[in-house]
Amino acid sequence: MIRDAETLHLLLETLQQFVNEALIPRENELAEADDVPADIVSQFRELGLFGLTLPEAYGGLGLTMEEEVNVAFELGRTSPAFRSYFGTNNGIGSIGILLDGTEAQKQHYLPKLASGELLSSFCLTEPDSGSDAASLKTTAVRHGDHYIINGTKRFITNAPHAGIYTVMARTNPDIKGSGGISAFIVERDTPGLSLGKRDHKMGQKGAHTCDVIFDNVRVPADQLIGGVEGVGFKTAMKVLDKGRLHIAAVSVGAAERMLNDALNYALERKQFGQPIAEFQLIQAMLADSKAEIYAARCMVVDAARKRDEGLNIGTEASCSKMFATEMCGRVADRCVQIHGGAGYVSEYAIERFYRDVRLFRLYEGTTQIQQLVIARNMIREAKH
Ligand code: COS
Repeated sequence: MIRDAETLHLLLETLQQFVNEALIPRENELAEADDVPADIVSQFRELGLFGLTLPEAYGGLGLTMEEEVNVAFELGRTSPAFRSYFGTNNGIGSIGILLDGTEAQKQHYLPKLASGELLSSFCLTEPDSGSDAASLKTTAVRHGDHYIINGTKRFITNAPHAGIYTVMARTNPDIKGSGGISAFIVERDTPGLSLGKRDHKMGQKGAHTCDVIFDNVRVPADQLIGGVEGVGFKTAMKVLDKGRLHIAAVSVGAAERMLNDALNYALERKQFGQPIAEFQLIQAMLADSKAEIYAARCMVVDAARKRDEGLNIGTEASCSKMFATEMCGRVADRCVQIHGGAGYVSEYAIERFYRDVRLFRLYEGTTQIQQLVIARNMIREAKH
């Protein structure tokens, strides 16, 4: 749903200009320093990017899902690490509070997240629990009006910068599966909470992840999201439904950027006496990529509209994430191929993008997890 076409158009125009003029020229700097420059972070705040999806009542822009995916198409055209910096505040770090938090929790945290005063992280993955999220081992044991949290969370995006963590932990050890899990908001300076060293990743330099370690961390009981035990896994899954659609949209934007770069290269690069864009084998790669990007874009917009209508989009979000991220990988590969040897050296952005986009097929649920979700939903519906 697009509430006002003109307002959205203005926002997209502003973002397009910002991406072209402020972000793309600084991609190498971001990668080399492995840090988002401080002045860029200030510009994120000024543009309201930390609160794109949070409701206006809490200081955000309150974008609908269809508006959000349009914004993600634009932001996807530059290094993913830029978007990642404010991505958790708009997505996995805040949405659990928004969807299932108490009004007091929303009032307390969402305005600070929307303004970018506070950053948030989503703590689900553990050393021994990745795809099998319901097997997580972190515990939260109630002691009077507190919970004591123990465990380790792994690969946590933005953990080094976050002021709060939404943490999935087992409150009922007798229930081994998802029903024993609850979600908490844990503040960074709570005693016992510490961070591991930063992970050295294949790509997405400038987006930081690390372990978050809980050693007898005492959290007030009113930090339990929604005040209800045992529903933390469902909160996490709802958060991921939305997050997966967002990642699909970012993948579309990234693929568009890579294809645009490859097209420009193919028009300039001459071999056998003419631009390589004139050769049909290059044209096939351009055409296949164009068609696949178009297909992914249509899927993402359709799924976003359905979410705005209030429909359950678990299947559509997984279809979009699976197709768009795999498409993005294929496009990255073809675009390296179009660049030839030049695609393998860091002078061209495609070398960096090739590594950066590899993560899309892994985080917020691997392709194989999306397949599992889609097929399970199909089977469940068929049985009804
Ligand atoms: N929305 C709301 N509820 C959901 C849901 C969703 N999208 N998906 C599942 N649930 C509910 C189920 O309805 C079920 O509830 P009941 O127990 O009341 O029936 C409960 O959650 C457990 O669901 P399920 O049985 O499907 O859980 P599984 O343990 O089989 O796991 C998968 C499901 C594998 C899909 C889940 O663990 C997953 O998504 N894993 C990947 C995790 C991930 O993406 N990690 C990335 C880290 S974050 S960057």
